[in-house]
Amino acid sequence: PTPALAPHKAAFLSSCVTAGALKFGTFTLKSGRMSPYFFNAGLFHTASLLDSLTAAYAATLASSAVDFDILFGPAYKGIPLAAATAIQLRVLDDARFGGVSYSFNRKEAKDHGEGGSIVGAPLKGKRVVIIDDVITAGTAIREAIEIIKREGGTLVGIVVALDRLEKTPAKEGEQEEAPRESAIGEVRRQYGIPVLSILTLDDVVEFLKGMGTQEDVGRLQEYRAKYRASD
Ligand code: OMP
Repeated sequence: PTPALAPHKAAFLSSCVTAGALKFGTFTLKSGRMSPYFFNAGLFHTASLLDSLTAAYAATLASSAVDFDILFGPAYKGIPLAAATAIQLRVLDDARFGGVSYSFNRKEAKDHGEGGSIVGAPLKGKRVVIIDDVITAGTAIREAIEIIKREGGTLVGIVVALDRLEKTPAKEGEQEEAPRESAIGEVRRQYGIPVLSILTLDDVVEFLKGMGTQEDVGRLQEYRAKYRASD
């Protein structure tokens, strides 16, 4: 890890390597782009890796000024993240975060028993932060935002593990090379909320300079130059 990286970022990057969650090579993204790296949050499945992932989310939230009541984890991948990060926040600062709740949506609404589509803290009238893995085109995050609106919650922020700093794919009639915002930038502007991330592509490049092969660094820099968002 390079000294330029904040300690919680450097610690998290080391566990990414341990987990094999950050890979370098050639990967096809959901958007169809060919990327020289890929981040897979699902690989943080041992107790100690889950601990380091959620400690990094908690440190990122704690170092921001976002005040919130509920951590919302969109089903399915967000569910363990929300629960475990709530615990980490309390461990970090009980006075500030001891009262934080978590909740998540069901993929299919339940029509018996307690009913409804939210499990955990009801969102109505509460300040809600969404916790998620990666935002690329923003499809998944917009669904989560809709759920919060529908349930009467107030979205006050989003935290993700990695901000790829990538511009959105070209829409009909747009030039691929033209400058564009990222999906994260669009969400920030549209909802007027902070979107925090543990890491950005810039952090990954810095880390790789100290760790990886020169060839991987070059490929990442080339990719960044081609797809970097304007925001
Ligand atoms: P959007 O719903 O389009 O924002 O894409 C987010 C999804 O991209 C994630 O939930 C993953 O399925 C996938 N993804 C990663 O997990 N890691 C990456 O580094 C890149 C992607 C991706 O396909 O863009």
